[in-house]
Amino acid sequence: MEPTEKKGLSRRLLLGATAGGAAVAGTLGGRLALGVGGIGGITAATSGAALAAGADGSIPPGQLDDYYGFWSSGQTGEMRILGIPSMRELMRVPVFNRCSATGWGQTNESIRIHQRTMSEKTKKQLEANGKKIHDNGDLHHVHMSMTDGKYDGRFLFMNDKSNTRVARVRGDVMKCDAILEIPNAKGIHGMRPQKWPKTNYIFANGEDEAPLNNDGSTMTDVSTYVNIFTAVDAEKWEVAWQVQVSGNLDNCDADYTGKWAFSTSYNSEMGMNLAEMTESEMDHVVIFNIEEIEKAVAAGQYEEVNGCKVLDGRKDANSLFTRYVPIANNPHGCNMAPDKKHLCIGGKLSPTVTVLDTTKFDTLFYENAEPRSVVVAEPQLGLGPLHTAFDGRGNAYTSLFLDSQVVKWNIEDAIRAYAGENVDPIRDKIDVHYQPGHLKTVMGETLDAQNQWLVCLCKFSKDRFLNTGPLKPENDQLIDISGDKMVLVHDGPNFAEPHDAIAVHPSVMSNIKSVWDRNDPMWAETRAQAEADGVNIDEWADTVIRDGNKVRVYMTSVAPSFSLEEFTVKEGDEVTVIVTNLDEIDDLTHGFTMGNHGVAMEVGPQQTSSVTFVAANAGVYWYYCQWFCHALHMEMRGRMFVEPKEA
Ligand code: CUK
Ligand code: CUA
Ligand code: CA
Repeated sequence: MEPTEKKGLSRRLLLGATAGGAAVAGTLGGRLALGVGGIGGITAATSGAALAAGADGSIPPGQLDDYYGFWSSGQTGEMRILGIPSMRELMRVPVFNRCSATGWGQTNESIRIHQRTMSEKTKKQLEANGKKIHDNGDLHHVHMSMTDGKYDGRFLFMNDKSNTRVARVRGDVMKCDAILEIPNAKGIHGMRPQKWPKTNYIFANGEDEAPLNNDGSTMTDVSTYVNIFTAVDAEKWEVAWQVQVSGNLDNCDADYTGKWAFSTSYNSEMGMNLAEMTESEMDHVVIFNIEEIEKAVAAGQYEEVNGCKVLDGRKDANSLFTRYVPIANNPHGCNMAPDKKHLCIGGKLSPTVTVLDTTKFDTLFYENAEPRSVVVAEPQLGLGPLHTAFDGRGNAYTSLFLDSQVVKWNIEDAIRAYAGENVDPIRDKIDVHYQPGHLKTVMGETLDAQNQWLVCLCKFSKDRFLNTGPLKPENDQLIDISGDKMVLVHDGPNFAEPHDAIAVHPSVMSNIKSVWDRNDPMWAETRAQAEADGVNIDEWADTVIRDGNKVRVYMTSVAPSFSLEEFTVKEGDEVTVIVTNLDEIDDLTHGFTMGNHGVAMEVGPQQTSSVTFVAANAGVYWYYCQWFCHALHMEMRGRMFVEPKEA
């Protein structure tokens, strides 16, 4: 591409014109990613709407927030809990990542959860690299389990795009209790729970194309590549079924009848590079017919691949499992409105959001059905529409990545305009800082959607904060949407890289605990080992068991001391330290850190944690409690003596 041509191609032109693949590709790399031009000097919109008292999002010291916010953290691999509207970060819950503070990814309890569903292939791969688990993740989406279209507080679910996994966090203790590596698919991106009648399935999109039998026999024969849509059984935590589709899968959602799930695809072309992936003017949304899929699974009409029941839902198969609705070039967001009817698809390279009427989806399966007949609106909203949120009052809020704006629009008016009436569905626009991705209203993905707050997760913060060097925080902005005009009230800097969040009323979280149950399943296997060793870990324990070159060290902690002040092992021993925190007081967490061994773990009130390591060179090593627990916390320590090998 000629440089002059590049210069002359404005963003509006790029998105408005049906540019050929090569032209788009040439520009995408340098421009689209940042939406170069015009975003520099934008300041917060002063919409003029007066802030109601206390509506600036600030919460006085000692006061609790109105809502829980559950945030994804992208490439950090953890889930975060924030308060809304203060935007205070309350907690980080390690999931796919290794956590220095809590020992997640290092404790035996967490490694067991990681390994439980790991494929033999992955285990071997990891072993060859001297590792037990993948300790990174790319966590884009966090969603809560639902009953009758509303949050039920039982579980939070999340994806790991980088290692093709999904995970579950328990709503009662806010710890991950299950991770699932999904066979056959590659790069789990979009992920949503079934909304109705309850979350029986987690729907998970495989974004990356690969041969179904990915055994190294070909890279060049792209005709063997498939993409896989997976339904995970949310309780049993295993793959329920999978559907092969045409084109890749990006974001997904489910409807409020339990009958449909849907996914956007930006690569209907099955392209292997940018030019190819943006070549077609139209991509599509795949609609999954859950009932028909379940029938076929029950009737045994599937192929078993790597232990999964795989159905063929590709276009050519013309099955009852899927339908394909054409949508303009490279759509992204996929958001079901709480009106139980409308599905909104973000156009990304098209300045439109396409509205589909899900109550018409049955007609797609009629003979000679016109796939676009379910489209009921397609408002032009601005540049780079990605995701859409809802206020439960008929309005939608769409993030405009390239325009660095949020646009508020009315769904019914958009439908009337599409039918030819002269109405403008756009209600308001507000500048955000900068380049928004997901945006969230309070409980906006449920039948309880509220018109109170909108959290807008901006990908760039640029000049909004003191310079932190070349790496800058994201900016999660808080917008008051209670009035006609949107009002920006707060900047919330955040570390890499929240894609998505949900806002949940505390009444949903009524089963959240302050102290662990001694019988929690988290350490059931550790408990079984203790019983086999004749040690009661529910009471004072100070026992060292030698089992060949394996040593198990049992101790308990009561502020400010460990039951064991010292123990002795030999150089090269495989040492497992099991610590039970006998304190029952709220917030009284202890820890266990073994000096110069790279070992540390959290031991919450009434929790048992264990960690295994190899005793290093002979000598004296101090272990200590790293969680400030008492005036004599510094004194909460003891010695491990490592004897020389031949001693
Ligand atoms: S994706 Cu990140 S902005 Cu992974 Cu939900 Cu759209
Ligand atoms: Cu126990 Cu600090
Ligand atoms: Ca495309």
